[in-house]
Amino acid sequence: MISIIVPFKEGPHFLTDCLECLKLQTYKDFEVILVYNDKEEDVTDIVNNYKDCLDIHEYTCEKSGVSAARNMGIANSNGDMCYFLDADDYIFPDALAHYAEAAAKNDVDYFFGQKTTSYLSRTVFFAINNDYCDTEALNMYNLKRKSYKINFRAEFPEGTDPSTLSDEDAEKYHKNMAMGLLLATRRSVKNISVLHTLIKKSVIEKYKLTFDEDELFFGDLNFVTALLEATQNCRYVPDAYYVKRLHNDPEHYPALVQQQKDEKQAMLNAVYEKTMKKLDPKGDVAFYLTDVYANYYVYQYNKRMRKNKNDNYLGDNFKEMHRIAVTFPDRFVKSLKGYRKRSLKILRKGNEKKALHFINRHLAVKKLKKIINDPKKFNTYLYTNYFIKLPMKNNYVILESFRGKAYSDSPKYIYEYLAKTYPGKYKFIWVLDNRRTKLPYGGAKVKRFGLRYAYYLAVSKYVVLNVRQPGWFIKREGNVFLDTWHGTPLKRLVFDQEEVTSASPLYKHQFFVQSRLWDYLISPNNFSTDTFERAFMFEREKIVTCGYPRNDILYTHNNPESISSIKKKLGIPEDKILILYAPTWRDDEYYDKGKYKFTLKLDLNQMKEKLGDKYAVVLRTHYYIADHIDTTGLEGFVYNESDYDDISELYLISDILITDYSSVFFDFANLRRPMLFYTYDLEKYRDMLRGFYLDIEKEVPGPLLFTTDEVIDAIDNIDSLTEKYAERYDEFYDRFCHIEDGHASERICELVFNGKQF
Ligand code: C2G
Repeated sequence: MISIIVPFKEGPHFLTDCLECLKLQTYKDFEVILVYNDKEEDVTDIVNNYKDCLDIHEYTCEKSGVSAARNMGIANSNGDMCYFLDADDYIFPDALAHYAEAAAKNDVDYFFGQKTTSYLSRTVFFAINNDYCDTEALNMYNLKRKSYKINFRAEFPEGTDPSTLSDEDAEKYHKNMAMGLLLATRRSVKNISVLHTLIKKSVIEKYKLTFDEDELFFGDLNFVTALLEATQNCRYVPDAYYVKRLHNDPEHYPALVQQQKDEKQAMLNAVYEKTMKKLDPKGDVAFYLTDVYANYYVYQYNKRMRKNKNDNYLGDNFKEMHRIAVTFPDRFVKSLKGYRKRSLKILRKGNEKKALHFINRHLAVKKLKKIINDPKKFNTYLYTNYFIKLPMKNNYVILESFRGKAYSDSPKYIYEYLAKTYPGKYKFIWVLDNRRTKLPYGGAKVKRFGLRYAYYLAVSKYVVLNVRQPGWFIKREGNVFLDTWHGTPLKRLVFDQEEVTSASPLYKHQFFVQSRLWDYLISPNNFSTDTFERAFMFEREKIVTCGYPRNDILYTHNNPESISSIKKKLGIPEDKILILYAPTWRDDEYYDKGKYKFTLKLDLNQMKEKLGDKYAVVLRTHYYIADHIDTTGLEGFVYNESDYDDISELYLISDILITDYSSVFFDFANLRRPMLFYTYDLEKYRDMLRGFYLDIEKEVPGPLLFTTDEVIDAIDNIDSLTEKYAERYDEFYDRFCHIEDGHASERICELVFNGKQF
């Protein structure tokens, strides 16, 4: 029997995923030793839920730290093998089966296999990867099937199949893999871990293997190196994946590696020294442990010395690193070459000044190479080092909508209000990809990340954006930052999002840091105010619940003349009933960052056939969509306005809206015109990709439709549907459009630019 040792500290959602993955194991002969240590949440209900199907034994460890918890787990295990799994990770359904099969065939001391990393929960990981991991899906999400390349000793090239080797070579192969996978291929000493290792309990007892309880961090080092030193009678098991979950919310649930503690550096040094003392200084284990420890200095520590001048990485800690480096085994020192050799030589001499000089020069050359080859980086460099020091221009307002993609959204209406109301008072700078865009009240146009952009972003007092600013933006004293955001949320946002399926795992943290620089955040209604406060962890006092400037036009221009003039401008016939189809993007369908695919599921040919006489369709894909929808043959029925700047004008001319999960319906509701929801992938979108704030089935003011036939039918019966949804529409309007009255731009501008409360 296998004893699975799972220490738990925090994160009930992690634990649920972990127990679920154990429940789904195809191999069943195991017990779960769940050890609570420094437990922060009550998980009784979760664990009880799994007691029917899993043999769970719970223990509470009084001593802090994962090491003590694991030791307690071993001590209380009843199996003849121990397997280490952390409560925030999960394994593939057949992982234990692969190990058990290997164990049945080979009487060896331990088994190990590949780990991969992901920031996705188990359900989403497997849903997105079609229940297993095909390589394409993994690549798409940057989830590498092999998270660590085994380049330890070139004797066996990658992909070697040990069954094709002689017995002697196969033995060597597994030993090499153990040294490589468990120790040497780690880029940093901090990543050495016992996870996903299945070890005979008799081996743990025979060699008295324990985790170092005195160390809150890096407790695995002692265990793994002692195991490797004691025995390399082991097997590498391919296809037994372990998913190490990256924490996407370090603000709430930092992983051990994400915890920033000043003493961590000293702890690492102490653990390395202590571990080395137990190893044969001439042996392979000492050699490769030193190798990864040295890597840590060369590739991480060294850089931090520069970034964090005067702190943690200089002075005593540097001296400590130097003292340890002097003791590096001779065999290791002799093996050094190139950059690592130069860097470590300075450390071994103990000259902090020289070490700083060395890293400064190295990084400066690296940066210079980047700057020379990349104009964007060159401009950013000028921004940070030069433009930001120029005097601030108190009347400059820089505006950007959807990262420069359009002259639109709330920034457009803020600009128009200010320019109209205070002619000549402000100089406006619009960030626009399309330089031919006409600005009705004039102003400079700059390309995002261009030289002039870098300059204006640095000197403008006012910054008005509807998404986030670049990570390198520096908030200057006197800067006024207004973020308008871009929609009442249906889809869960940032900290309310358990999964971040489309962005970097650091998304939540980055969002947190970037949004701290906003002085004002516009909210269109009380619901959004509550949501932004929670989901952005944002100060309520800075949220201005004033309605959306972009919706003013829906009140001020909702008249036949304005509608007719927009239609004329777009060449859309005035005698047709217009249906606007404006779907959102799908997190899991993309080519590249910010470039999403869109497959049109609505059969426009069928719609033309059935509705062509009376209706026309305005097609509008989300600004993230890179695909251009082919509408050949649909001329006169479909008008593709995906590139048109301002969707608010499209709302104004449309009689019916079809959308899915896009926030567009909250805005369109201001017109009180009928809307339909073409939600062909509802379950996946709601349950896997995003999660919603509203019960879409009960709260949106229109029917959910799943086929083109249903859409056509709904349009044919739009009057009776309007009647059917009238009450719900009223409730919806009162809840989400209660502030809108055509004066939101005035309210926000007077507050931000003139300090007038409304
Ligand atoms: N939009 C558009 N055309 C579409 C869809 C959206 O022009 N076909 C614009 C609308 O102004 C909409 C905004 O982009 O309000 C945001 O689009 P969503 O589909 O809601 O998606 P997203 O960009 O993920 O923003 O709080 C809002 C959320 O952040 C959603």
